[in-house]
Amino acid sequence: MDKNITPQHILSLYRLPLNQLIWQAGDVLRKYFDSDKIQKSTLCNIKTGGCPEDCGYCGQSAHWKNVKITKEKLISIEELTKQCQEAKNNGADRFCIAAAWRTPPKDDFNKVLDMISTIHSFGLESCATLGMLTEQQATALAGVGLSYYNHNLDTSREYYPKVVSTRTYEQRLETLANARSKGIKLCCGGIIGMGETRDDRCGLLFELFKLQPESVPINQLVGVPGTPLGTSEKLDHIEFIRTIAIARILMPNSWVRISAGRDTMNDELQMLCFLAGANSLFIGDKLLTVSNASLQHDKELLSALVGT
Ligand code: SAM
Ligand code: DTB
Ligand code: SF4
Repeated sequence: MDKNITPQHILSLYRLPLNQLIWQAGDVLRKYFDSDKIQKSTLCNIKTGGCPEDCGYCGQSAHWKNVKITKEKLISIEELTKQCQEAKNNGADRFCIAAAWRTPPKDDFNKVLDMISTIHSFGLESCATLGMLTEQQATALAGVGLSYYNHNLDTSREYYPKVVSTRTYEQRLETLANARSKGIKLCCGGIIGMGETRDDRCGLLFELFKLQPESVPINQLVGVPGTPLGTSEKLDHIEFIRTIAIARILMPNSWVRISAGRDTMNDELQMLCFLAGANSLFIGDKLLTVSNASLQHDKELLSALVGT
C-alpha cells in the first residue's frame, strides 16, 4: 500500500463499484492470509458498568442513568478459568478480557496480570482492554506476555468529541503508543453507524492506516437503550461491507474483525463481509453486555463458509 495515501484516496475507494472494491480486497486477503482461516476470539467482561467515561454509545458508562445494567466488581480467577476452558472447548484462538475502567485501579491490576497468565495456560492468545495505560502499566502487561491490547479510536478525530468528552483522541493514541513501545500488539478499530459521515469513516480509516494495528475490530453500533446513541439511525449494510473491504486493503497484514452488531446481520451479509476481506469474529452468545450471534449459529455459518 502506498505510504502517501490520503483521506481523499480512501474516499475514492468508497466510490468504487462494489464488485471492483470486493475483488480488490479479496485479492489482498488471499495474498496475505489463508483466506479460509477465520480467527475466533472470545470476550469476557471482567468488570461491568459504573465507568466514569461518557462514551455516547456505551451502556456501561455511569453517566447514562436510564440504562438497565447490573454493575459487577472484578470477577474471580475461578470464574475466569471456567470461561477460558469453555472458550477453548468452543475452538477460540484468542481470549479477550474487558473492564469498564478509565484506567486500571492499582488494587485490581495485579489480579488482571494473573488473569492473563491463566489465559496463556490454556494455550490461548490474550487480549485486554482496560482503558488508558501508563508506560509502567504497559511494561507490567508486556511482562506477563500479553499478546494484544485493545483500545479503539472509534471514529475520526473531528467526530470524536461529539461522542466522548471525558478524554481526547491524543490520549487514545498515547495509550496505543505506550502498549506498542513495550512490544504488545495492537487491537484497534472503531464503530460505524454513530451518525458519522463518510468523511468521518475515511478519517478513522486513515488514522488506522497510519497505525497498522495487528488486529482491527470493525463494530457496527449496537443501539443500547438509555445511551445518547441508543436511537441512532441504522447504517446502510453496503456501507458496512465497503468499510470492511477498505480496512482490508489499507491493512493487508491485519486480522480484520466483524465485531459488534453481528446478531442483527443475516448470513448473506456476513458472508459478503468475509468475501470483502474480514477474517475474524467474536464467538460466544454474549459480547460485553449485549447479545452476540449464537455459538450454534456461528458453527453453521463457518462451516457453510469454508465448505465442511
Ligand atoms: N473501557 C475500555 C475502553 O473503552 O477502552 C474497554 C471496553 S470498551 C466497551 C471497548 C470498545 O467496545 C469500545 O471502544 C467500542 O469501540 C466498543 N463498543 C462499546 N459499546 C459499543 C456499542 N454499543 N456498539 C458497538 N461497539 C461498542
Ligand atoms: C471491540 O472493538 N468490540 C468489543 C471489544 N472490542 C471489547 C466490544 C463490543 C461491545 C458491544 C457492546 C456491549 O456488549 O456492551
Ligand atoms: Fe467506559 Fe469503555 Fe464504555 Fe467508554 S467504552 S464508557 S471507557 S467501558
